[in-house]
Amino acid sequence: MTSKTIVKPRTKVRTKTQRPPLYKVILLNDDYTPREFVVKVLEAVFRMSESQAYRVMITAHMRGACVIAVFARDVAETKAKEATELGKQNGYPLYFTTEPEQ
Ligand code: TYC
Repeated sequence: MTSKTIVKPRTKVRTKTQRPPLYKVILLNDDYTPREFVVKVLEAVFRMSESQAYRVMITAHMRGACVIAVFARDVAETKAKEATELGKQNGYPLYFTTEPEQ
C-alpha cells in the first residue's frame, strides 16, 4: 500500500483593518476674542466640559495654539469650520485649523 502524505497549507490570511488617518483640530490665539466666548465655543462644538474648555483656551492664550482633539479628516474639517464660523458671526477673529497627525 502506498502512503499518501497530506500537506496542509501553512499560509494564514490576515485581514488588516484600515483606519482612516487622523487630523488634529488646533485652536489659535488672538488678541480680541473674549476668553468666555472661546470657552463657550469649545463646549458647544467639541462637547467639552467647562473645565476642559477653560484649560484648552488658557493654553492657546499662553502658548499661541492648542491641540483640541483628533478626528477623521471630514469631522475635523467640519468642526474647525463650524467653530471658526461661530466667531465670525459674533465679529471675532477666532480661528481653528486642522493638520494631519504626525
Ligand atoms: N487672547 C484672548 C484674550 O486675551 C483670549 C483667547 C484665548 C482668544 C484663546 C483665542 O484661542 C484663543 N481675550
